[in-house]
Amino acid sequence: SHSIPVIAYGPLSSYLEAQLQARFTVHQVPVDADPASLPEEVREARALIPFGAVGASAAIMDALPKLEIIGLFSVGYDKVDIEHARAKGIRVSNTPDVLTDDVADLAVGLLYATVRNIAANDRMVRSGAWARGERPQLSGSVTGRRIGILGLGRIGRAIARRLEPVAGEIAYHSRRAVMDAPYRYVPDAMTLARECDAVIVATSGGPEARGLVDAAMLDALGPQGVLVNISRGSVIDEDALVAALTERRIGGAGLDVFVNEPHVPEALFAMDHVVLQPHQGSATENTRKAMADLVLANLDAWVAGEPLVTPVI
Ligand code: 8YV
Repeated sequence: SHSIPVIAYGPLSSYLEAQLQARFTVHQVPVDADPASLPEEVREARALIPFGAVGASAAIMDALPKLEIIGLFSVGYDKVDIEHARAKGIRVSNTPDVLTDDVADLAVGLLYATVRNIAANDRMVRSGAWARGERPQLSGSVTGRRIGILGLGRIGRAIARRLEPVAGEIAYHSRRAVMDAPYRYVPDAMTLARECDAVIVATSGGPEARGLVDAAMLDALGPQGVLVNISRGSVIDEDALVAALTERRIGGAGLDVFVNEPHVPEALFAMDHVVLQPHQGSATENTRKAMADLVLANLDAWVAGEPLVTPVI
């Protein structure tokens, strides 16, 4: 397989990069490269390995006439034109399961950090304000809160399991009720927001989920309500979120994902009721290694002509 040309699309981890180099002829393509003007030898690539958030547009697929597989370094495939890949017979693999626990941990961490003002209080201590006599604002509690989970897939369920011992109630909304889930199913996102004190967004992204959390839903969550998002920025109407936070129509937000990463709406920087993270849900040593190994296992299966380990299509 050493002579098979593949594309590392965006900055991969050094481990994945080295492992790819041990197997393939690897071409580096920056994510902002114009697909139409790729060098001749790069156009020979038979596999594309995008760093999660980059995805794969119809244009990059069309620029690579020999492309057979897109091996995603992410569970999410919202930035991949799946219909285009399907139409062209290009296979797509992702990295489910291996990142579930770490992403769920971060969601719970963001809930605590937001409700208990952990980030703002850290800044208060560091600034010397505590030593000068300032005292922390009293916060809400996590224990006893009614938690709503939007999207009860693998990650949503892992979040629910972690919060079971402390939540007053756990409710969820998904496109369908999950038969074996011991949580209250709510038929729409609005009701979830109205009936819960905190909503954690754990749905997959993509066109169907775009703007699912809108201004009306934020108002239903209310001035004491907290929103956490570890899914995709696009699931929330970001302008409506900034407005709701500015006007204190919701209580706070813990956000790991944004519409235009790595750019975050600057209005959020000055807000102490917001906790901001640089899309780090899966960014632990264990999980990133496991994700890389799963990308490689899918590529090995493809080379061997075997079924993919974790196919999307
Ligand atoms: C990113 C993620 O892929 O798995 C996903 O869907 O969003 C993350 O794991 C990771 O940041 C690499 O891009």
